[in-house]
Amino acid sequence: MTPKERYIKLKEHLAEENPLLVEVIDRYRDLDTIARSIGFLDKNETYTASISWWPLIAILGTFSAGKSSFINEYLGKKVQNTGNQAVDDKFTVICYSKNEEITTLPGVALDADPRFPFYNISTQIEKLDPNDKNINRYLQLKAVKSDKIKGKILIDSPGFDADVQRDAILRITSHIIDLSDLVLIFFDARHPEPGAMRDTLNHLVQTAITHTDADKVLYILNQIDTCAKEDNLEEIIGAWQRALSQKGIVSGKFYAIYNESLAHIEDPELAQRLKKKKDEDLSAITEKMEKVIIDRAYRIAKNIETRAKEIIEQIEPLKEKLSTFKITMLVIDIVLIVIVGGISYYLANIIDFSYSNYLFIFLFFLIFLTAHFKLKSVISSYMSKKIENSTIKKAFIKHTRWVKPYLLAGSFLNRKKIEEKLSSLINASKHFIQKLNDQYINLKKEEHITEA
Ligand SMILES: Nc1nc2c(ncn2[C@@H]2O[C@H](COP(=O)(O)OP(=O)(O)OP(=O)(O)O)[C@@H](O)[C@H]2O)c(=O)[nH]1
Ligand SMILES: [Mg+2]
Repeated sequence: MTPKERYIKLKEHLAEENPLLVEVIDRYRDLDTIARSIGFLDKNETYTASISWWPLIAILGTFSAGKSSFINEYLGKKVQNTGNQAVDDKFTVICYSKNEEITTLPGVALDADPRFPFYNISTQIEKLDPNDKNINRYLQLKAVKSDKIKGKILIDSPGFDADVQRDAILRITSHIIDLSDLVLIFFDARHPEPGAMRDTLNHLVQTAITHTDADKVLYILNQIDTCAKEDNLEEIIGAWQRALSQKGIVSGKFYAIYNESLAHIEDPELAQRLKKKKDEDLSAITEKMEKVIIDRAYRIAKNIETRAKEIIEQIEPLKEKLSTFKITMLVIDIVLIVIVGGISYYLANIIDFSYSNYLFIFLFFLIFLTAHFKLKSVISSYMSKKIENSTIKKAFIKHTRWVKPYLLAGSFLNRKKIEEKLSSLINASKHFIQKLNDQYINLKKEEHITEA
C-alpha cells in the first residue's frame, strides 16, 4: 500500500469510527513530506505505518473459560461460537464494519487493512514459524456492526490447554501481548486451583508478568456464578489469587465476573450478592476497555511530537557526516587530478599525441571519472557502514549516491527552515492534545450528569 493510499484508507475508517483523529492524518502527511525531503523516509514509507491507530484488546485464557461468550455479550451480538468443548482453534480479530451482516475473512486480509497494528503479519508469522506459512490457519478476521467496537479491535483466542498447543500459537500469543493495549486473561472459576495452571497457561502468565507493560494485563476469574451451589466465592477467589501469586503475580488487577445471561443462581439473596460483585468488576473492566481509545489517541498525537524532535536531533549528525564526505571527496579529487594529470603529462611527452589532442583529453577524463566514481562509492559505503543510526545511515546513502554532486551534499539541509516547519507541527500536535483533553473532560461531565 502506498503512503497516499494509506492516508485515504485511514481517513475513511477514522471518519466512521473515530472522527476526531481524521485531521491528524494531514499532520502525519506533513511530517512524512519533511522526513522524505531529508532522506529519513523512502518515498514508499510513512510514519502512519509505524504506529497502530486502533487500540488492541486481547482476550486470552484457559479453554472454555467464557472468552467468546464475554465478547458476544460485550458486542451485543452472537459473533463467536461458544460451547463446552474447545471451540476456538485460531485467533479471531474483530473490528467494526458498516454492514449489518457479520463478515468473516481469512487472516491474510489483515495485511491489507491499515487499521491493524500487525504490519505485514503474514511475513511475521512466517518468521515465527518458517515451516507453517499458512497465516489463515492461525488467524481470521470478523467485521461486525456494533457501536461497542468502533475505534478499537478485539482479539478472541483459542483456549489454553496443556499439550495440544503448538509452538506457533504460543509465539503468536506473545506477539499479541506485545502489540496489545489491554490484555484480559480469563480463568475458569470451575477450575481455579493451581492444577489447572498447566504449561501453556504458565507460559501465558509468565509472558504477561515479565512484560515491561505489565499494567495493561487484567486477570479475570469468570463464571463465578458456578460458586453459588456451594456458596464459596471468597474461597474460590482466594485459591485463584494464591495460585497466581505463586506464579509471581503479587499485585495486579484481579476481577471476578460471570455472564448474567448464562447463569442460573437459585438463591435470590446469593444471586444479588454475586451480581453486585460482578457489576462492580465488569464496569471496571469495560471502563478500561473504553479508555484505551482515548489513551491511544493521545499516543498518536504525542507521536508527531516525538518523531519531529527525533528528526531535529538527527539533522546535525547527518550534516556532519555529509560534510566529512564532501571534504574527503574533495581531497581525493585533487589527488586524482595530480596523479592522472601527471601521468597524462608524462605520457604526452613520450608519446606523440600531437595528431589528436582530443584523444588525450578524452583519456584523461575517462581515467579520472572512472576513478572518481569508484572511489566515491567506496567512501560512501565505508562511511555508511560506520553510522549506527539506521535513519541517518539511510539518508547518508541517499545523498552520497553516484548521481548526486557531492559538493552540494548537505547544503540543501536548511536546519532552521526544517526546524520551523517541525515546530509548527509540534504545536499542532499540542493543540490537538488540548482538544482531546477538552473532549475527555466534556465526556466526564456528561457521564456525571447522566449518573446524577
Ligand atoms: N454458567 C456460566 N456459563 C458460562 C459463562 N460464560 C461462558 N459459559 C459457558 O461456558 C462454555 C464455554 O464458553 P465459551 O465462551 O465458548 O468459552 P471460550 O473461553 O471461548 O472457549 P474456547 O474458545 O473453547 O477456548 C459455554 O457453554 C458457555 O455457555 C458464565 O459466566 N457462566
Ligand atoms: Mg472461544
